[in-house]
Amino acid sequence: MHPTKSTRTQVAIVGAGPAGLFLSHLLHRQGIESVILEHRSREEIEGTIRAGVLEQWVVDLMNDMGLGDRMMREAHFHSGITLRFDRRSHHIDMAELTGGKRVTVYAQHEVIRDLVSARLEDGGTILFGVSDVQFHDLEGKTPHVQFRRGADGPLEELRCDFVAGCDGFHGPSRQAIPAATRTEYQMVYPFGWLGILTEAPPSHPELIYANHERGFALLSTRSPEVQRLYIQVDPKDDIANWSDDRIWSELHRRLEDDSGWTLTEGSIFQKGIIAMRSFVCDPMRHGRLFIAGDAAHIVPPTGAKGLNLAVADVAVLSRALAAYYKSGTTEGLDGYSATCLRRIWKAERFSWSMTTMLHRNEAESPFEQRVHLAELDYLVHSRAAMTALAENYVGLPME
Ligand code: RFL
Ligand code: PHB
Repeated sequence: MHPTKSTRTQVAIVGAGPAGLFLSHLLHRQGIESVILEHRSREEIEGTIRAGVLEQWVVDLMNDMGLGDRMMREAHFHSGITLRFDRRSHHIDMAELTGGKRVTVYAQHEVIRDLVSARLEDGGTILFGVSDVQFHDLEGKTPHVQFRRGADGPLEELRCDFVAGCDGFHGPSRQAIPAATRTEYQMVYPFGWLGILTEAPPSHPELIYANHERGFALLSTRSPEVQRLYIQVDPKDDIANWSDDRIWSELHRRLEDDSGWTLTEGSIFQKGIIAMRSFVCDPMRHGRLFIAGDAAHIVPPTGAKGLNLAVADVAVLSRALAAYYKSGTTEGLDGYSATCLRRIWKAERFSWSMTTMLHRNEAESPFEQRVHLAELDYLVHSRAAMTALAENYVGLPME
């Protein structure tokens, strides 16, 4: 079918998650035009509860881009995290171990709100609620993306020089890389996270990651009035099996230690279960299509890396596109996939190791379970091991 309308931009971006929105801002700063095509509504993307932790360089980037005002007022800046196991707590002072890099807790949907409003204010185009996105001529010189506004608007065409697939794990862009040319690496964990938002004051000044025989638990925050907590559950479990009382009882048992610390309860106003996987697609490019963020890779949330990796990909991509538009060089674009994958595999390793060390895997032998406790015990008593954890957690240097 022929599109009824045809428009043009330099970079067509599919998806207004962290990857797509940061990319559009970074390109705009370099004088490069883009259009974002987003399947969901603005209210939906601004209301989806996901990540919480930003690496230090992402915080610095938001500030450099002039997008950090609200974050600097409302985010929570912690010097480290607490690891809890064997009913004992151990503070890992990330800032001290990494020369001042802090743990910033600022919800993903707040980042999204800041990026959407700033992009629209400076004249950027984000089309919400589009459907039927299809890619054409990715291997040629005239790539274009077809789509509809709303569920059944007429077919339109967006012509461009490059397509950025920032459409998350379930989006269509990864599938546009021919199966014969891509390798997918995957590991599915026998764990899920049941996450809640509760109206309660903070119970602790920083995040607590707990390894417990009943399973992992995590205490995080959102604001002085709202807290975010997670417990390890069976990924196939139904949230209907989890009454508020059962959730609190499990959180108390897994989080409490011998210091007399207690968890403050509140009313639960949001709860859900997510499954956990590790996934990498190699390469992250096909012709003039470049995929970024969750479209290309997934990490389990234990290392708090997903959003940060998405931003890292598009930082590399925007640099490569800027060099191309400035001097015609394709060196950065040709190296995009390899450059990103080096960081991605390190984040995959870190997220996998945090996940296996902190969760209870019933398929493991008692021997393996004791090894995880030994690993934790070693970690909290070795400055070298704590430094390795801290460097990865606050964010490895960008290449
Ligand atoms: P997103 O955020 O999934 O955005 C993709 C966007 O593409 C749109 N889309 C389409 N648009 C047009 N046409 C189509 N056909 C489309 N199909 C999809 C979608 O509507 C969506 O708006 O991907 P992106 O930008 O790559 O960002 C990735 C991050 O969202 C993700 O990695 C993080 O949320 C992961 N994550 C965490 N990351 C961190 O860095 N720190 C954390 O503390 C952290 N905690 C978490 C997390 C993820 C979690 N969940 C729920 C999976 C905690 C949790 C519980
Ligand atoms: C969160 O606050 O949602 C959060 C914090 C740390 C993680 C994952 C999620 O590792």
